[in-house]
Amino acid sequence: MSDCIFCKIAKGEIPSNKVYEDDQVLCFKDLDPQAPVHVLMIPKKHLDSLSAAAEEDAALLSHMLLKIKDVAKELELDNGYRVVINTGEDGGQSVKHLHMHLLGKRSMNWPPG
Ligand code: DGP
Repeated sequence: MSDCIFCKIAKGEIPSNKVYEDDQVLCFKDLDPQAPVHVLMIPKKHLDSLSAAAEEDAALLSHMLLKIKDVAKELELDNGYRVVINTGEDGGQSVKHLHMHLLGKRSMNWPPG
């Protein structure tokens, strides 16, 4: 996806504050943080959203969850954290490349806005 901002970040064409990277995913600080810790984890493979994921992406999705848990530990979110996947219009998704938000270092509300 040549016009996808997160694909460009994944390729290093747009700079980001990297927190974690491996061959499948990149984790970086959110531009507009909603908590003292707010990072995004993206797959390097372009998927428009969680809705676009297929059975063949099962290992990738599992990898993302396990790595975001490791990042939470690395960032010392020992008191808890929230992982969010905004999906589609009603889900509040603004960037059309699957991403997980990791938010921490403050108490979260429920229900979310
Ligand atoms: P969402 O609303 O779930 O699609 O979240 C998209 C997030 O991406 C939002 O919190 C702001 C962040 N964001 C958008 N553009 C950039 C960017 O160029 N760099 C970084 N670091 N974050 C971005």
